[in-house]
Amino acid sequence: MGVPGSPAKPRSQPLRPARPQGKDPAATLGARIVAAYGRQYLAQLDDGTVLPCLPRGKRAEAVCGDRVLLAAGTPPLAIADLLPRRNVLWRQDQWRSKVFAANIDRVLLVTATYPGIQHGLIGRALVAADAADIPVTLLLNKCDLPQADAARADMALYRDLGYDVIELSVHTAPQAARQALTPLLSGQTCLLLGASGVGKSSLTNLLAPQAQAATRELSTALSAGKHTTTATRLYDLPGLPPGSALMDSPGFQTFGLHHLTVSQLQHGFVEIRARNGQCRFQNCTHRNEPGCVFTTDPHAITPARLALYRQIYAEITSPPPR
Ligand SMILES: Nc1nc2c(ncn2[C@@H]2O[C@H](COP(=O)(O)OP(=O)(O)OP(=O)(O)O)[C@@H](O)[C@H]2O)c(=O)[nH]1
Ligand SMILES: [Mg+2]
Ligand SMILES: [Zn+2]
Repeated sequence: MGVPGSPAKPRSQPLRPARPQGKDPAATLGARIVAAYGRQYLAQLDDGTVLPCLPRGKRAEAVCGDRVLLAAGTPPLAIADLLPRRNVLWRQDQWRSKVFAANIDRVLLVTATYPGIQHGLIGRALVAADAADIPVTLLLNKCDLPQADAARADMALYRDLGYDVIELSVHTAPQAARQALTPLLSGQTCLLLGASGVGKSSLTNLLAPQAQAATRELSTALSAGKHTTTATRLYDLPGLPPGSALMDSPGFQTFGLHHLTVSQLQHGFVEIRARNGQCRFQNCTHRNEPGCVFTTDPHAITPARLALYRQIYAEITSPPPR
C-alpha cells in the first residue's frame, strides 16, 4: 500500500495512447451536428463552416447536437465517430421513439396563452428532462393576447413547484423577450421544446435571424394536420458570447414516456420527490395504497398532477403489445 502523498510507483507498462491505434487523428475533423434529416446531416466544424455529411454505416445514429469526428475528404463527409453524449432527450410511445436532441444545457419549455396550456404535455416534458438531467425554464409566449391573465394564473402551478416561468410576447415585445432570455442563452446550448404552434420558430427567428425558420398560422397548421417545423435544428446566436446556441424542434401533440422507470417517473414529479418516504409503506406507488400521503394530504399534489402521474405509471408498467 502506498503512503498518501508519496510519489506514485513507476508503471511497468507504457501508458496506452489516448486514441485507439490505427486511427489517424489528422484525418478527422471535430464537428457538431446542426441538422439531421433522416440519413442526411449538416455538421458545423469548429471554425463555423457548415457542411453536408452522411453516416458511415447503415444506421443513422447521430442526432442534432451530437459531437462527431468527420473523415476528411470531399463533402459530403462521412461521420467517422460519434463522441460520447452528455445527455439526450427523447420521447417514446408504444411503437416508436423520437429523439429531440443531444448535449443540451437547458430546455426552454414553451407554452402559449392561446390555444391554452396543455398541462399533460408540460408534465410529461418535465419528467423527460429530469430523467435526462437537463434543467428546464418554462416560457409563456403570446402574452399580448386577451387570454394572458388566465394563462398566467394557470402557470402559477409551476412557479409554486419551483420552476422559473418567463412571460413573453415574441410579436409585441421582442426586445423584452431577448433581454429576459439573454442570461439563459449566453454560452449555453438551449433546446426549445413545446406543443405545435406555441411560437418556437418565431422565437428562433427573433434570436437567430439567419435561421429564417418557417412559422405558420395555427389554424392553417392544425387544419393541415402537420407541424410547421419537421426536424430539430441548431443555430448560433449572433451578438451573444461564442458557444451560445439555440435548437428549434418540431412541436409534439403526444409525449410518450415508455422509456422511463417508475423511479425516474417519481423523481420527475418534484412534489412526489419532495415527500419521498412519507407514505405508510416504504415502496408505496401512490396509486391506491392505504396511508399514501398523496391521498391523505390534499395539499401534497394537485388532483390533475396526481392523475397525470397515475396515468404515466399505468403506461410504463403495462406489458408491451404482442
Ligand atoms: N399573438 C401572438 N402570436 C404569436 C406570437 N409568437 C408566435 N405567434 C404566432 O403563432 C403561430 C405559430 O408560431 P410558430 O413559431 O410557427 O410555432 P412553432 O412552435 O414553431 O410550431 P411548430 O413548428 O408546428 O412546432 C404563428 O402564426 C406565429 O405568428 C406572439 O408572441 N403573439
Ligand atoms: Mg416551428
Ligand atoms: Zn404513496
